[in-house]
Amino acid sequence: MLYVQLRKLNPGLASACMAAVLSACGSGDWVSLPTLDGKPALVVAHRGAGGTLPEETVEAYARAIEQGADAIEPDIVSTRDGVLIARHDPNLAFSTDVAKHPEFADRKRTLSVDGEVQEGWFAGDFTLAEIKTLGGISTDAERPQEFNGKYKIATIQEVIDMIKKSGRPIALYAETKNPTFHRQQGLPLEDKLLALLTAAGWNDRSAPVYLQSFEPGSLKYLRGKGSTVKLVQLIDADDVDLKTGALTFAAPYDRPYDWAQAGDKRLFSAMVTPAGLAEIKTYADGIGPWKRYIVSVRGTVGADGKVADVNGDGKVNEADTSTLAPTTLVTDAHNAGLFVHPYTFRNEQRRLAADYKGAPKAEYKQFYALGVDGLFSDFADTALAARAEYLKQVGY
Ligand SMILES: [Ca+2]
Ligand SMILES: [Ca+2]
Repeated sequence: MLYVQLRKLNPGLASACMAAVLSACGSGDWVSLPTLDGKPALVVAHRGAGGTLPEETVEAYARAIEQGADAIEPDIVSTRDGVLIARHDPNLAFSTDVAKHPEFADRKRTLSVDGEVQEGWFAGDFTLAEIKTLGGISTDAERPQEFNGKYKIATIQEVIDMIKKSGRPIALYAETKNPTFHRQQGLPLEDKLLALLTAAGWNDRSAPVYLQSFEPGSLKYLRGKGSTVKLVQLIDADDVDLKTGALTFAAPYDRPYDWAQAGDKRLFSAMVTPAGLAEIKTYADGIGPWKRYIVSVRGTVGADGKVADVNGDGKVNEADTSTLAPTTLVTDAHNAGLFVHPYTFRNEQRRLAADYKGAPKAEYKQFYALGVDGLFSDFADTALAARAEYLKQVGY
């Protein structure tokens, strides 16, 4: 079921078009989509072309720009010399070849990141010059490995420069990563980020910029500094209980780390209640929820009490599940005046509920029809192709 509202401004044209073939009426001026502003959803290239190339490298962002993404997404962590770089984790062991660099062997240590003790090499122990000697690696064993070590880590300034050179409107969609952790390390992110945006001429409401964080305190700080760029509250959970479809909450994915530090016992799920959404609206413009807050999935419980391997491939994963009825979150957030950009959409079969019959585009189309205002994808090319098909189907 697709919800298409004809613009009230021009009822004559609308009915004329309805009488004709919808798609013959041209380009979108009279069909309002179920998004907050009635316009097509934004496709955000998550970590660049993260599904294809080592994520958050210059090449991964270049590929996402080539694919036509509307926005490219870096996560932000800090080097020892205070340069903001594009990395998902302060721990470089997860996404770089640092372990293969004997000259850095003595930098290996254990460190608590948001209460989770990790062993590895941490960006805050390296200068930018040192980090530029590392290569990015794939963070997913199922994805191409042949590019590992070949591409350098991008700085946030380089990402800004790439957008400016692209010659078309592309948004920077940047996430302050572990903001409390960075502050505790003496390497706070927010002021440096605002300085980069100001220097780019992008620290205002009309700038092609979205800033996102799981920690409300980081967004409130940015707003408190007078920035009017678009701010997005990310909403996490740990996992889905495939027996019931209920979201599960375990540290450090149970609540924002700044809430945990302050003794606030609420879970991330408090953010999707009407009161939670109203609170977010006081400091942000939109929400970035895990997509399971909108459409969850549930498996089949077998006689042994376990979730069954329905498709018989020897593994139990989302391919063995069916989607549940969508929640009211998109409508609730829109009613609160917030846009909705869920994450993360991926092409792999094991990540697609059985309802989609192995077609990633079917999942995107469901979410577009539900009125999401954008989404994060590791495969922006697939998200864009699905959007084009969806828009054609609804006559936009
Ligand atoms: Ca991110
Ligand atoms: Ca299976």
